[in-house]
Amino acid sequence: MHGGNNPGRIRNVLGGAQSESDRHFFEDINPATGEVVALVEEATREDVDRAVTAARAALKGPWGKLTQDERARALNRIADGIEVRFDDFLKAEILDTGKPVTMASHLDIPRGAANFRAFAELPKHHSGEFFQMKAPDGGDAFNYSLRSPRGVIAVICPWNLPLLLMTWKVAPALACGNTVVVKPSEETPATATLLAEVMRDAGIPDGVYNVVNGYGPGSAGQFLTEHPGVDGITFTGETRTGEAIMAAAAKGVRPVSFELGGKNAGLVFADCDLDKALDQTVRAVFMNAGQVCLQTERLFVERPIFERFVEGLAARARQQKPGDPFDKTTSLGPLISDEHLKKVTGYYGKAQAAGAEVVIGGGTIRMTDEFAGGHWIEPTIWTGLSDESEIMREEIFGPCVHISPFDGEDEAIARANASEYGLASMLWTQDLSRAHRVAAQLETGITWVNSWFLRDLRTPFGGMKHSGIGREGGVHGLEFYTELRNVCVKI
Ligand code: NAD
Ligand code: 6OD
Repeated sequence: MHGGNNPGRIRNVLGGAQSESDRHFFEDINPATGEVVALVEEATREDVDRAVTAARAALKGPWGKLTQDERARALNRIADGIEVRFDDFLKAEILDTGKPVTMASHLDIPRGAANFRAFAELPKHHSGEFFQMKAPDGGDAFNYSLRSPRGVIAVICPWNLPLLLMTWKVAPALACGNTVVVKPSEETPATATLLAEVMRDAGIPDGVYNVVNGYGPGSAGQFLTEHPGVDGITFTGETRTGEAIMAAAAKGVRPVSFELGGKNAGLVFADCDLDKALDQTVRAVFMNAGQVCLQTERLFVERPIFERFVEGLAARARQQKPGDPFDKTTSLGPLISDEHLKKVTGYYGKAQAAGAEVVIGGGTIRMTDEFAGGHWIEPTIWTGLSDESEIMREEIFGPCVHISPFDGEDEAIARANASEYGLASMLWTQDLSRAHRVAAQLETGITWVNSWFLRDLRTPFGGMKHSGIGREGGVHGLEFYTELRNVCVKI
């Protein structure tokens, strides 16, 4: 038992102080057990206004006067603070998400700190432009570019990698001199509040980092995205939610940066190193119980190795071990919520109704003792469906994949690209020319060759088609987190 029977309270962070209101609290549920972990204060429109006002005031305060080096040092202190409180973040993240400790301790929490280190010096990488010109009177003039902070940034986060995905946006925003108001997912509010404590201990001025908790429509998400004091909205979540946020951003013509849904394809050619492909594919499909935006839900395998590949993946999937997320031998966690369990089991039912062959899984998992109330579901592999079926077109976001055979490179590329999404793809081959040729034709923001989820934070990250707008990562984040300006000087 790690939750305890006496749930704590999570409050909003408005201008450095935690709010004291006693309004509505909602339950933060541990998805592994169904137990209430904490009661979370739902921000009202007034709370959101307080947060945005505090963030705007902080732009003009000591934060706005720091040099780039001072800000970089501040970000590194935040990273230090996350590392010092590693175990607190780890426990909070596991209780909120139910993800296995091996994943959270190797990926989620270390990336929380790494994001601040990676982006600490981001603004220094702006090299600028310089153009000389002749003015109409024959005199000389020149132009140079400047970047300034965009202002108050709203950061709207999902629940699947809460600390990782929040800090991935908060870090570049702060590095560029902005202030932020974060709206964590209603499912996973804990680490955003813990980060506020780290910010305070790192000497970050009040109002630079604010947290408003609540839901989307009619709650903190909508209040924040509609607030006229917000200068830009960066969002990670479902494509449909992105559409609603884009409509809110239209009022006041505020820019958005969106990382949205996916229906990612993996292409496995017969000349691949089969064991390596299988070892990584099992991660690409089942990590975080499939609740990763980059997860592979459509696999296309070249016909000569199709049977062997399906058997090999099924054998590995059978080794997925559900259990106590704090146990190091657990590899499969629960789905985030009862609602999400219903959605994913709905797709399991649709797959069977559409005539899929269920290679493994297809149902829920009946756990015992304290885990009986959790949202557990079987790792599932299907074959036999057409590319037109719902299973092949819609994002499911569960531990499941459909595997189809293919007969040639062009066919594989066309079928992988036949999606309204364009987030990520992976391909497995030992033919170097083929790797480059295919990667260039896949319509996704990132393609992994002979790997999956291998990240260099200097690279552009984002989605094509319905999977996003804009790119973050490395210098690409400068586009959204700063305003680029031109100064024209007549001599
Ligand atoms: P979601 O869209 O349901 O919610 C994300 C956030 O938006 C939550 O904080 C929610 O409260 C808020 N929200 C919902 N409606 C809103 C509204 N009308 N106005 C303002 N805020 C609103 O997404 P989710 O279920 O939390 O996360 C899963 C989804 O996120 C999947 O589709 C997944 O592919 C996607 N995702 C994408 C990436 C990426 O990098 N492209 C990364 C992680 C997750
Ligand atoms: O690694 C990242 O920076 C990133 N944004 C990962 C997204 C994962 C989606 O679930």
